[in-house]
Amino acid sequence: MKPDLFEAPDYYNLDDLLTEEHKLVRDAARSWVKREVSPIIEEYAQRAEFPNQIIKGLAEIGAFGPYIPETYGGAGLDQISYGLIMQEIERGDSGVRSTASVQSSLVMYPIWKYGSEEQKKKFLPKLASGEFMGCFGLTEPDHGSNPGGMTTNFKANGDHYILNGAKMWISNAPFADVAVVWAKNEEGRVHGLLVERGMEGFSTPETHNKWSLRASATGELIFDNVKIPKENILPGKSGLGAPLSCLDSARFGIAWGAIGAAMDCYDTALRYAKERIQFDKPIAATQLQQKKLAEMLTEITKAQLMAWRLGVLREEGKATSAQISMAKRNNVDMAIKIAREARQVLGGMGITGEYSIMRHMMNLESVITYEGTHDIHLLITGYDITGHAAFK
Ligand code: TGC
Ligand code: FAD
Repeated sequence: MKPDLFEAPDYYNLDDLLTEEHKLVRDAARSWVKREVSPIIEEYAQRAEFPNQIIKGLAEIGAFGPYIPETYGGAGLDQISYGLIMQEIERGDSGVRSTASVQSSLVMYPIWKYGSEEQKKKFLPKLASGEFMGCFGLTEPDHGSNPGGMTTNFKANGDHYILNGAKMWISNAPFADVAVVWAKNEEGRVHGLLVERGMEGFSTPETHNKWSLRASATGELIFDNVKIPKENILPGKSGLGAPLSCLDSARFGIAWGAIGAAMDCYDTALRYAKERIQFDKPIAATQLQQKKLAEMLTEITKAQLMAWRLGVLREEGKATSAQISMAKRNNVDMAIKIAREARQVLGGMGITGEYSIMRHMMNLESVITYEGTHDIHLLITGYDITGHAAFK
């Protein structure tokens, strides 16, 4: 793979809106990605393997629980810092960002928000340092966009619960030490349970043959009469709103992360267009390639503004779920379109692993589907503006 010469586009001087702390956090994550992710990621993606050795570094840049308070081992940062970290990591690879998103927003967040004090003390510091890795089980083979239909269930039995069912498409599942699993009780009410590796009847087979997110480990969660101690239920919230509120946090991170992938594709295409000579001049001097590059930068700039404003609203506690949906949908769609255009700027070279673009493009096919599909986010906006839920 080519050396990482990435320079971030900032056409509207958005750095002026960031604090010194934001810039420090962002720059630390950027240098770490250049040093530890870029040189190895293509090889791991080609081999369809998660690079375990980066876990420690992810913890050190604050990617595990950026906004979780320091008393629980988190980085105690604000929402824009969280977004910037996700942007920088996804600039390297969406699969690596997935690992960080799941650990932070889908495992640490529910334990912090809905867990007991004992659960917080037991799990959060170890998750923040990367000593423990976590995963989040909501999707099932027959319930993806409609998680409310889930059939995974548990019933009380003395001092423990008995859990049965299966989850599918679970990021980090093959190596997770703890799974936050959403299941229905005997009354059909959704609860979160902490399922730990080693519990009898719990297995996590890996999902193979993915053309996308190849450097991220995906798997199933299978529960065959698993005995869960009663203290492993999340006591703070029940109902579908509990897992969906975790998705708000992860979707916010993805709205920023997708900008990273788009910036990397744009920067690669711009550099290539200036160097590649055809018909005795750089292809960057042709109107058709300039149209592609100018439109890419325009879309990136719009997405940056949207993400920044959403970060401010979220920090103020004012961002709605529907606003987060709009940003996730728009920014991932923007990134996937830019990846496709950027690939063409590189001609044949664009399909090789010498450059990051094709890997980003394939990764984004997962990002546009998980955490709510492109269609579902449109329907969430439709519901918000009309009051009619067309997904039902
Ligand atoms: P609905 O009846 O609308 O809502 C049920 C309850 O939930 C509340 N609610 C929310 N609460 C917090 N945040 C949100 N975003 C919320 N959306 C809804 C709602 O107020 C209600 O509360 P209550 O108290 O009245 O009961 O639910 P529905 O079943 O009709 O479904 C709505 C729909 C379709 C929008 C929702 O199910 C949905 O978002 N579906 C998409 C599923 C999804 O995103 N799955 C993601 C799985 S995790 C994943 O993909 C991780 S990938 C990670 C990585 O690798 O990076
Ligand atoms: P379906 O829900 O079957 O949708 C199929 C198609 O139908 C889509 O185009 C969808 O938009 C459309 N559709 C569905 N309902 C409607 C409707 N009402 N109106 C119009 N169109 C509709 N899940 C987890 O719980 N944890 C994870 O860590 C996790 N990681 C993932 C990692 C990867 C790599 C992938 C690919 C997925 C992951 N997921 C995870 C699952 C992901 O959230 C689901 O794939 C996603 O929610 C869509 O569900 P589905 O694949 O079952 O598609």
